[in-house]
Amino acid sequence: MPKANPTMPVIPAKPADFQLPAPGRFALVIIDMQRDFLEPGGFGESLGNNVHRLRPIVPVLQRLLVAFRMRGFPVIHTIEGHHPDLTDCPPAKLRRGKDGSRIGDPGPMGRILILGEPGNGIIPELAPVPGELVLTKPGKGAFCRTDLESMLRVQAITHLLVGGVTTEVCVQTTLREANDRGFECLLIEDATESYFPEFKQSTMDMVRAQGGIVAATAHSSDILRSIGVTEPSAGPPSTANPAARPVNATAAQAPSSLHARLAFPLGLAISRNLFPLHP
Ligand code: C5J
Repeated sequence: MPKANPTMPVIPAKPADFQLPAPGRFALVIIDMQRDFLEPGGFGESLGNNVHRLRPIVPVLQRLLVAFRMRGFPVIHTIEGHHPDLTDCPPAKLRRGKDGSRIGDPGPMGRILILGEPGNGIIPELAPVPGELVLTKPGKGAFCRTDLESMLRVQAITHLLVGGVTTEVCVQTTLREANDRGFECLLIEDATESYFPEFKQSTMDMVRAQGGIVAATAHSSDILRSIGVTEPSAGPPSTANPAARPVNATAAQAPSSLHARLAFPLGLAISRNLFPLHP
């Protein structure tokens, strides 16, 4: 049972309310909100999915991002992608998909699921700003062959509020990895989506069953209210926002003074973990 912290808010959640730790000890984690998953011609569509199903969570994540930035709370973005030579892509993953639209094949947004390609970047609406961690990962889970755990430990971050896509794949895998490493996890119900509504529902049910065996779940409005940000003032950023540019894994970012206090030391992390079994 996590310790109560009378100075910090408690977020109404299922199966039990979620006690926030001190500011700086919890982070918003946005999983894989990339063009590859949300736009036609990317990895998601190459696997036969209707990518438009994921769109409704974009304004929800925008509101959360605005709120976390206003409060100066840490934000982490992840990107699923592989190096151009595919040495970090296990053969089993590479084989999936159809001839001509597999990982590394050319598509309308560049090579599919390859770091640095236009289609691999985070959608402009959720573009990271300087000081936010952008973590590239070769797997579904954000802890697999990345430095995420040590980065969190260095920052003494203990609680993760997680959204993004897709609920039952990269989001759920990351939650389970985080839970096994002792992080307290909250899945944001309306900030995550799947190509399959029934899989999203099953994931919600699975993670919060048995007393929250993997995570608790909460609605974004309860999170915003708990951190003292009312929804209307936390609207999406205007398109004039200079931060609203697509960001991909090759875009270097320098921490700004605004975010320097809670900025991750590396700002942008690119994991280069060769897959030893690749031919
Ligand atoms: C998938 C992800 N679905 N981000 N990736 O392959 O969930």
